[in-house]
Amino acid sequence: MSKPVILVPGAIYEHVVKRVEADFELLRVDSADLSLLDETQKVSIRGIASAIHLPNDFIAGLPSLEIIAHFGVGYDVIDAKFAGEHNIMVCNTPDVLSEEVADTTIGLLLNTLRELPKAEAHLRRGDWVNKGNYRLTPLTLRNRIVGIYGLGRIGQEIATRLEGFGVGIHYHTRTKKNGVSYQYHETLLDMANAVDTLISIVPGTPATTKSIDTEILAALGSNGVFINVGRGSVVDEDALIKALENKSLAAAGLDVFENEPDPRKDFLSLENVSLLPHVASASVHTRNAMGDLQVDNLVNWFGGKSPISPVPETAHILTK
Ligand code: NAP
Ligand code: 8YV
Repeated sequence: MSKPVILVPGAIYEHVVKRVEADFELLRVDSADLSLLDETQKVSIRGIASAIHLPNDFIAGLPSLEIIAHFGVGYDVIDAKFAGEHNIMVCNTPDVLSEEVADTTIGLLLNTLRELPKAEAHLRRGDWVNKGNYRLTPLTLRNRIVGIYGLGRIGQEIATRLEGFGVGIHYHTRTKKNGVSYQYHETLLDMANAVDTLISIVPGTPATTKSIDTEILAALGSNGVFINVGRGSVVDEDALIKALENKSLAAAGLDVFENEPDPRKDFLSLENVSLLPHVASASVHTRNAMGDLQVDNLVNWFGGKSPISPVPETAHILTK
């Protein structure tokens, strides 16, 4: 019996390619563009393994498509509701990356407050021996109150780690979480007024788009620190750059940006910002686990079983 054809449009982690090749017939194209496929190929494709934006016309243009297995827990690059309406299953890669992302978040928070990358650069440049000690950092984690925007799988892991640092922990989500002792705020603004450090780990959705704006940043105060590991779309970057420039916000640590991989140049020239190139889950250990989960979803589906991690918008779709 012939193996199901799985399309991989655009770049993907090599481990995923090897796993797809082992169990399926792999078809690769450079991007999610229907003009790159002939009619026979379009009809043959039953699954997609991807990590990129898939336009709706691309999804709708593949008549035999049953399942999209996305690499990443955040699936804002796919219109899952549209896929569901076309009876196409969408899966993501939750849980297996939560601890890695939480670890990186704490690292980014400390880099932002204690300027560790700059202190290392000082040593490497020879400034320690030639000019003396690196400066005492104006900012510290001591006595901070941290507000977590999004207390889901990753937010909970961040909070657990923060407990060990002895800081205050607050959170904002649309629904209060059962069995959680951290202070809940019904609105993001209420929380921003109550804390001095804001960590954003919400998904990129229409409701969260540019929700971190001038008002939220101002509420954090001039000792305020903003950390973003969720999605760049959640931030009004004009407002953030202005707040950092005029020091109405003390500092920011950013792993995600509106324009990736080419963030606004303003960020590169600001002294009070610590930057990472979207690496929160980027270890071999965790990326392998994400790739395995992505392909295991396809293996289950084409083996007649339920996928492991369907997204809520398509969880109602029955197994083939
Ligand atoms: P999750 O378990 O679904 O958690 C999402 C949390 O956000 C929930 O607590 C949810 O609570 C809250 N939320 C959603 N919409 C909200 C809104 N409009 N207002 C307030 N709270 C809202 O997801 P996760 O696994 O923790 O992942 C979260 C996100 O992190 C991903 O979607 C992705 O964008 C990002 N991420 C980034 C990286 C990276 O490399 N930087 C890596 C992994 C994930 P309610 O539903 O109660 O509101
Ligand atoms: C990945 C992420 O870097 O899982 C997510 O939502 O943002 C990261 O883990 C990304 O998905 C890889 O394409």
